Amino acid sequence: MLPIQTLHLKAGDVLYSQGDLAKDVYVIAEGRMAMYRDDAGQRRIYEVREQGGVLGALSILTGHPRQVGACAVTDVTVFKISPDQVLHDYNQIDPLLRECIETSITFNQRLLQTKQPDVDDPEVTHNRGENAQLIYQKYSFEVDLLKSIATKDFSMVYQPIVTLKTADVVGFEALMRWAHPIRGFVPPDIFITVAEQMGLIGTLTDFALSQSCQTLQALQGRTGSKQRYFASVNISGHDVSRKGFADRLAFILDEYDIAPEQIKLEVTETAIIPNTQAVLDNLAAFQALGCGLSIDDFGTGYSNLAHLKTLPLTTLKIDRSFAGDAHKNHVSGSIVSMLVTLGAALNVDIIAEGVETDDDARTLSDLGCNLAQGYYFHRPATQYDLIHLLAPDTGPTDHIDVA
Ligand code: G
Ligand code: G
Ligand code: MN
Repeated sequence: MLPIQTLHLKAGDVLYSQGDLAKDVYVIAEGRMAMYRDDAGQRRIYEVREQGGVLGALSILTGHPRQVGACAVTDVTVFKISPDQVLHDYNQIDPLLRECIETSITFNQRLLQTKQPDVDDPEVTHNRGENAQLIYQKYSFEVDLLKSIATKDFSMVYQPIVTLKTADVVGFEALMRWAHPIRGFVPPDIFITVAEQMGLIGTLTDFALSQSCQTLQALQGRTGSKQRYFASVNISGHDVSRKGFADRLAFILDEYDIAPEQIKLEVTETAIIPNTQAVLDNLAAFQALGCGLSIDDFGTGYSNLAHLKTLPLTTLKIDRSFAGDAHKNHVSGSIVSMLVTLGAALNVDIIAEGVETDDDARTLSDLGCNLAQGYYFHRPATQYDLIHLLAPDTGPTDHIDVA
């Protein structure tokens, strides 16, 4: 956000006049402002606005000159907000809501002009079509997402996590894939955000957990008690504040007979920042169950260390922007060292993400990091391929119900 300027006006001062080109939006911090029009030598006051009132937004949104002027009734202080800031925020909102606002603005302007509508006048016939396109795109995406949940177009892949020294696999991160028959592969960053907005993330998270537990169970059936892998499952901030999520998790673990220690819930720092009761309850419940809690992309967010200390953490995942850079950039190397030290102090595991080369792996290991994942070791694999990788001599896997 840009710095906000403060302006002081004396009673009677004009902030802007009718016909001026719009430069800024104002919010009244103190005092009263009148919105007026001078028509045929007559001043007509339309409205008086008080503390908290917004002035001048309309012309910023429409791009038209000011329809009315604004003058101070008392001594006034206003905050001045740049149009860039307003338009940036405005363009972020739901296109349907934006269309509603623009329709009401046009309607109100017409009332103000008391112009008789002419059905053939393109100025009057308000339909620019841009928002219609956006609205259509947004809703067709949402409809496709809903349909794909029903038609099971979602699946999971699993990227092995290894010890850096020996490259032995100790667990894997579960990553969701959406293969839509027409859209093709849609990146998870995109569909996860939309699913969150639609309130469907819980369904997808349950799916990720069930599939990951089923994969652990299938592996266990093949490797017996020789090796216990863990699954790191990405969950969203919405899950962390969802009531009943911990019960659902316990139910899924029970269904597949998976020990809670074998599941790490992977969250970003921002997901666990809100100190609401629902978040605290869920975090306590994860800990009571015995599941791990892993912070994803560590080092790129807030990294509020005082807060971190109070969380039931078991793992920090070093963001791939550091891991992939540590061998050639001493700042990234120092950050990795610092995170390794922090991990030891907090008594949590450190996993380096995005290890792509031999050099990356060696540097991270030299810096004291024990665990890693990345294309250098393994790419994300289907359940079938993962089982072949980890339990190659245990017979065919064809009958496994791959998602
Ligand atoms: O491989 P990849 O492009 O899948 O992952 C991109 C991002 O999407 C990552 O930040 C990852 O955390 C997120 N992501 C992948 N799978 C899931 C999932 O099952 N649930 C959630 N909430 N996020 C996921
Ligand atoms: O944010 P999160 O850590 O959940 O994201 C994991 C993402 O990183 C997935 O998109 C996964 O496919 C990707 N990924 C895994 N290994 C590597 C790697 O070595 N290099 C790069 N660039 N991406 C990787
Ligand atoms: Mn992740």
